[in-house]
Parts: sequence; structure tokens; C-alpha cells
Amino acid sequence: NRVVVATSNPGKVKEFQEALADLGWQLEPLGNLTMPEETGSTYAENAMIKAAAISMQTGLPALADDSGLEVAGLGGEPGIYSARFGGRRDDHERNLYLLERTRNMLDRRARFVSVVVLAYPDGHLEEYRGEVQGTLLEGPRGVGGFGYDPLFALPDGRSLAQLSLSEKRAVSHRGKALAALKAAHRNGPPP
Ligand code: ITT
Repeated sequence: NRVVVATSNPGKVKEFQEALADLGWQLEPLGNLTMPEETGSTYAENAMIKAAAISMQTGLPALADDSGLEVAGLGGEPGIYSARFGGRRDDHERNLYLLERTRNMLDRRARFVSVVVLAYPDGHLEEYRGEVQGTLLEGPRGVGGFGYDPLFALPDGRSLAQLSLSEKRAVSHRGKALAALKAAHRNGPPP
């Protein structure tokens, strides 16, 4: 029941580990494998590309997530390009850029989307999706999480960066996608 976690994002690794702990799978890190280029045009395609590439290379099932932030006032940007929004590759720089782009913006509705794919060496794929609706803050709040978490507020006003791992799991896009994966595997055999 070994499963490779096909992500280079340490924040995602922590969330996978916490969410899937009670499945009893042996989650293995990417190690020195390199992630493929994300050439798809949807979250699902990119998650599939990542999971399938790592499953092929290792001969083990592999779990990948492709996710993004969609801001209503930006016409859904940055979406699948969230990791390289404005050409910035560092979380802090990207957050500053997002604040610049959304300064005085009136429609601050936003959502996070996650598509999780579990790929098997025989080519079989499973796909799970989750979303969370919220609003974009005008400045960072909280120090937890990763990526855009300090700028994304839930309807109760707390940002995702103010939540513990388990609190974030209960409400987040990735938490919901992983809950669907867990439900599908609860009584089934390990991968
Ligand atoms: P891998 O492809 O190696 O998994 P990545 O960080 O490049 O890592 P994505 O291509 O899916 O992953 O990019 C998604 C980006 O969207 C990510 O870098 C964050 O900036 C943002 N993001 C996704 N989920 C998030 C979350 O739960 N909280 C905050 N930001 C998130």
C-alpha cells in the first residue's frame, strides 16, 4: 500500500499526510524525482499529467493535486496559472502582486478549486474535486497554511492562514477532494 505523493509543494504534502493518516497508506515523498511540465488546460488534465508521470516512473500508485485561486473581479484569474501568477514564483511575492492587482476592487468574491488524481501503474485513474468559496482580503491575515491562504477569507472572516491543518481540511477545496477519495477507499483494499 505504498503511494507516492506527486507534488513539490511542502504545504500540499502536509495536508495530504494529515488528511489521509487514518487510511493506513504508506505515503512516500517525491524524493529526487522531477515533476513533469504542466501542459494541460484544466486542473484535471494537469493533476492527471503529474500523477501519471510519477506513477510511471516509480511503478507505484501516485497522488497529485492541481489547484488554483479564481477571483471573480479578475475574470477567474489566476486559475490554473496560480503557481506562476504575474511571473512570481515565491508565495510572498505572488501575494503582493495579487494585492496590487486587486487594490480597490469591488467584487472580492473568490474560490479555491482542487482536483486530486490517483494514478495507477496500469494506467487506471481516479479523480476527485473540491471547492471553497470566500472573499479576497485587502491585506494578509494569519501565518499558517501556504500560498494565497493569508489573503483568502471564509464567510466567518477568518483567513485560511488562521486555521489549523485539521480546521483547513474541514472546509478547504483540497480537504473536500481528499474526503471524497477517502470515502471511495474507506472499505476498499489499499491501492
Ligand atoms: P505541484 O504542482 O508540485 O503540486 P504547485 O504549488 O506548483 O505544486 P499547482 O501547480 O497546483 O501546485 O499550483 C497551485 C497554486 O495555487 C499553488 O502554488 C498556490 O499558490 C495556490 N494554491 C493552491 N492551493 C492552495 C491552498 O490550499 N492555499 C493557498 N494557495 C493555494
